[in-house]
Amino acid sequence: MGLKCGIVGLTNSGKTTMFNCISNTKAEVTDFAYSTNKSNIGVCQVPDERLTHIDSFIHADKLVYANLDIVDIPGLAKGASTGAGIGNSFLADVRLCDALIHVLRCFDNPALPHEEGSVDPVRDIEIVDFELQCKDLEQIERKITKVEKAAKVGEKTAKHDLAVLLKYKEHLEGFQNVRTLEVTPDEKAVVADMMLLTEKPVMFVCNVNDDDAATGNAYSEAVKKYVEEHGGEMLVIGATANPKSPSWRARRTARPSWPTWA
Ligand SMILES: Nc1nc2c(ncn2[C@@H]2O[C@H](COP(=O)(O)OP(=O)(O)OP(=O)(O)O)[C@@H](O)[C@H]2O)c(=O)[nH]1
Ligand SMILES: [Mg+2]
Repeated sequence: MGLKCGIVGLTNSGKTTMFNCISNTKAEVTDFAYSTNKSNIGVCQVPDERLTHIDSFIHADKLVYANLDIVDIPGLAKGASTGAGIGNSFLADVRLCDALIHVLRCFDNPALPHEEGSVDPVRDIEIVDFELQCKDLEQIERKITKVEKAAKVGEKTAKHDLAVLLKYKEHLEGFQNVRTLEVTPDEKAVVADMMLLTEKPVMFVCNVNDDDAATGNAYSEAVKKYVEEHGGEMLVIGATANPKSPSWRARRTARPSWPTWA
């Protein structure tokens, strides 16, 4: 089974624009906030030089690359966990993903005001993380209630599970993502069936203007600093970049392994 990757981020950060770049689908992109109101699903091929190399010897009829399923999730808003924006009901789609791409608005465009009033990708990381943490906390608390009942009737593993769940709860209440909590495989097994959102590996994608695509800009530098301090992976792209422009070619040369730029 192929891997599934969810694209998350605030509204108008360029999620659908990037989704269209890397998948075989052409979903609607507009200047309106929350233009995506249900998840778009696409597939992208993962180029693999090894396959091409093998083919140079055996000349197969057809080369079949590995596929990555991409899910473009509607934009999150500050307060989504309490119903702001279009809420967070679509987070069920995120739950089924193996990894997340968090698209960050790192471009200025006076014609497209940022919902929070200014461009600040580090603040945006914290807004989205907070909403995902709230959702995880909600789930952990629900499970704690269940396990407490089981502990009362003397179920064997309930006491251990409760201690583990309280550890996760404390971590989330400290505004931390589950992926940064140090746990043993045994403790991890207690929450394995919950598919917690902040446990998933994440890559931050700084969406910059075409001219900054090869070099990055002050916004992507701020994200770089954040990633150095907090951990994670990041990538700088210009999702609207014109393939004919010199900066697009520079970026392509710099990152030859990035999946199909259709
Ligand atoms: N200037 C500039 N505009 C961009 C860039 N990326 C996206 N946009 C524009 O931003 C607007 C919103 O892009 P979308 O891809 O629909 O944003 P989204 O994150 O999917 O938005 P929602 O679906 O509402 O969450 C469109 O007008 C895009 O053309 C970029 O790198 N530079
Ligand atoms: Mg969209």
